[in-house]
Amino acid sequence: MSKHDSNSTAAPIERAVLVYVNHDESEDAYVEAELNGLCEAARVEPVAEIRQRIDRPVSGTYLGKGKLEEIAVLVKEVGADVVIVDVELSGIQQRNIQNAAEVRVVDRTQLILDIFARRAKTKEGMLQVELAQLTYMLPKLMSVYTQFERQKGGIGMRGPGETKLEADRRLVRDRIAKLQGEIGEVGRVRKLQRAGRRKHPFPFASIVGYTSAGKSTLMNRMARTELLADAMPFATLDPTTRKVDLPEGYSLFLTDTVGFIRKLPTHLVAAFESTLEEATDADFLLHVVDVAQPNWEIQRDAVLETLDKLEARGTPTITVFNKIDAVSDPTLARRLVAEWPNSVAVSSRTGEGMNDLVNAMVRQVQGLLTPIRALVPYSESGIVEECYRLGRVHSVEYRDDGILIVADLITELRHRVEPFALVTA
Ligand SMILES: Nc1nc2c(ncn2[C@@H]2O[C@H](COP(=O)(O)OP(=O)(O)OP(=O)(O)O)[C@@H](O)[C@H]2O)c(=O)[nH]1
Ligand SMILES: [Mg+2]
Repeated sequence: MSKHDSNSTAAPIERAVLVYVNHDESEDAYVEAELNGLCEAARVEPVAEIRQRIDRPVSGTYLGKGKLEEIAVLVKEVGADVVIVDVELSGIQQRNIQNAAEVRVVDRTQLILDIFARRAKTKEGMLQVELAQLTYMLPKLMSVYTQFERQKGGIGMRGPGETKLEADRRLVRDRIAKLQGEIGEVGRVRKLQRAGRRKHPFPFASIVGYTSAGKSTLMNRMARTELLADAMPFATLDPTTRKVDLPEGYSLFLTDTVGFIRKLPTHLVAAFESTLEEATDADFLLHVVDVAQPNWEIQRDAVLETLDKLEARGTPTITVFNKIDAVSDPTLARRLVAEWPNSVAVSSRTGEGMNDLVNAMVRQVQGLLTPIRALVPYSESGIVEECYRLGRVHSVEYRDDGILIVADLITELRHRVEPFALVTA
């Protein structure tokens, strides 16, 4: 635990040379703003930047030879401590750039993992971050080892260096196995909690979206929570679930969770499986999109891609165009809503458009209801009360042989009424 504490606010701020590697020129401003935001969250100070536009990465170094020389000069000129490359590098590429720059090289994945390590507060969050860091590191240890072997030209295969690396690898693997065990345990508890909530006959909705899109701000407004909402990326790491009451007597469980980002490291996705499951195991999603971002489409597509990876693309989704208070074009909101099925435009900050969102949620909940016709015995009349409270009752008839009820019910409640169901005429 102290490990996480020590690398938070106390560490000195490192000075970084940033290396952008995007291909498409139209994305420059966006890519720059995003990497700068990530640096701020990781408490790194960008002091110089350089851009490499290449069709295909150079295999051993990712960056071109000329660019490596430029970086080396720049690093000395500005007195940088670190070079940050906005892409995931292999171990060999990372080490070769490091050799050229003569300072530490950090790739995009490490930068994001560092932010997660700073943000992790719960036991589960910390375990997941450590697992992501170690699984990220392991193949890099391997590549160092392989190179070492090659340098030795196959002679002295049992050298002390190799033995140490072998031992290191084993240690890392052991720790990974232990973490997976512990995470599995926490995940089981989480599953039980979720199953517990599933006993309540309310649907589940999850707020998903790009980091900083305004998910927690929306959650705070809808569920009266006081979650941290901050302009820095990845303010939220651990999921929060609350019951939210909607008009007409409907209710649901709403979950706010970790945000997505372009090129979300695969190690993170794997390690955060149980957290992400919390997000995607929902009856429907609220996909929050920050339309005050000039390149909001890039973010929306990145989220859709991530949902694909999590096999949640098919989940019914309300698209929530957020931050309309910060958009200068007054027609944008209307155009977007007209263009996108099942979408609303809101400001989570001012509350504008919140009625539209609530109505869309009610419609979504209603869509989850299915009709049933049942003859409930008088001894089970509590069920009829629940149908009134949680479903939509069309008619109730008190007959000699029981209570004849015709209603629309959500799945959880339907299971309880089903034993008394009559074949619908
Ligand atoms: N102008 C404006 N700002 C907003 C709105 N909603 C959120 N914000 C701001 O956007 C920033 C990010 O908001 P959060 O609610 O933390 O975003 P998030 O999606 O939860 O972000 P992460 O948890 O970091 O992934 C904060 O500074 C919010 O105040 C909005 O409707 N309008
Ligand atoms: Mg948040």
